[in-house]
Amino acid sequence: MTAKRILAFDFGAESGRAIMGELESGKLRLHELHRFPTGFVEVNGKCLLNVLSFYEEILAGLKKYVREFGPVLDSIGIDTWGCDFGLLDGQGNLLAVPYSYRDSKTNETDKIIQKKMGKDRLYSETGIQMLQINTLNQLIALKERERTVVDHASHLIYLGDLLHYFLTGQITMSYTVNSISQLYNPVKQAWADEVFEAFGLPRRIQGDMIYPGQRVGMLDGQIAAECGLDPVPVTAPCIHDTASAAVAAPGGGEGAAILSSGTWSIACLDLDRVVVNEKARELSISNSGFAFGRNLFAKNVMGLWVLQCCKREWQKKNPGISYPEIAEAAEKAQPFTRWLDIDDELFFNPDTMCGAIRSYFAKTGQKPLGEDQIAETARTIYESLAMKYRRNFDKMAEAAGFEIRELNIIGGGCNNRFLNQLTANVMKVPVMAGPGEATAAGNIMIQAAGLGLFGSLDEIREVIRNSFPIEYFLPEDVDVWEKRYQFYRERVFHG
Ligand code: LFR
Repeated sequence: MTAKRILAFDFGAESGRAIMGELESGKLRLHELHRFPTGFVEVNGKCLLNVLSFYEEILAGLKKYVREFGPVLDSIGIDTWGCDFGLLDGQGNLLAVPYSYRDSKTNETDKIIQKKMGKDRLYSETGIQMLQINTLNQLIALKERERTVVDHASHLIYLGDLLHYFLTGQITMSYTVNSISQLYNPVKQAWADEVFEAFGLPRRIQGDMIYPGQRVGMLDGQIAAECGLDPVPVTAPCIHDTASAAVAAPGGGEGAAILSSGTWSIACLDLDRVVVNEKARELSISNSGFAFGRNLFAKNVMGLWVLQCCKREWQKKNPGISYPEIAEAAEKAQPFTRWLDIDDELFFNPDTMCGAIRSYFAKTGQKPLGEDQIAETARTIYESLAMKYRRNFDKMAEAAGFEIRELNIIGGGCNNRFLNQLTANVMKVPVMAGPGEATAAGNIMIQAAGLGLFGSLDEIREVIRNSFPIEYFLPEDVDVWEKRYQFYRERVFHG
């Protein structure tokens, strides 16, 4: 086959990237063209998304593509984090600057949910993990605080769809992002009307969904001309980044669990069915829409966010400090001196993460750590992450009747060899790490499927296996880790 060139824009919580994938002779080669910040902007105490700067960065990425590769491009597609959205009026105008899910507006929505619907009923209707970042929580908060915006809204548009809309003029509703909104019923495969009713949300914002691989439209002619591109289609990948990443998990399939490791760590099982049962409800596990009609049974862990925030604070005194240096220092620190429940709400969006960790130690009667004890703090974060992975995977496997024989860690976090090893030790299964660029790769492969190049996940994963180096980590010191895990179960997770 002649080489196909497909451009992915991958929006992660720390940065966004334009990555071109060249598909030729059963191999995928990635070229990073452009990188830009995506963090939220604080205005009048609100955490907002700078969506117009995202649009400008996309144009900058397109121009860089043309400069390097010329005017011919086969497809463009965007993936982003989930949950965040804009609201459009009947003329397609954005009614307000979209919020970031880290904004504190949702702090009290838990109580409203409990009062108006009850968490158990909400879980039965949606099969989604209770998280204050969910689209439902954000809509409830908007309705309470900024009612006119909701009253005037004709369309709910997720971040990735909004960016596609800027590029094509087409208003779409991503199936993969919508599936994790808590507005969708995965068993009925339809909007969760009971949820709209319980919270008084307007049904007119429900749109027709666009599925992975479907065409959004053509890149707007004026944009194409400005960037120097020939006409090019915009194709929906799995717009939800976690689903995009799981597409490119080479070990995915029977017996292989997937951990998408980044700002959030998402524990996933790739299933051919939706699981909404008692055990899934107890641990609050999500049924997250995936590609080729499959379901990602998934659970969010606070992830590397805690470390990312600490790093920003450590950088004030150690400007050059990098993730590899932090991991190296942690590796040399004494093991198991302290513990954290990495999902504690103290860590969601504190003014200072090092301070939040100190508060956690104080509330659990542990000795404090100084701001400069980077190695010890990082070690405790890594150990706590690995413990939480084990705990979630154990429960998820039980709820889904899945036997985990191997774990595939993908995404930027899989470059952390130390954390990979700890995870293998406590999970007691081999860990295969890679690719780090799973999200962009998965985005590109689903666009390629939309162009008719692939017909199944198996075909896609074979190309991924042939294209990226994968590293293996075998469990070590399993008895020591098992003992410590039992401590966590009793003292930290309480079950
Ligand atoms: C990962 C992710 C998760 C989602 C969280 C917030 O980047 O998309 O899947 O739960 O971000 O949207």
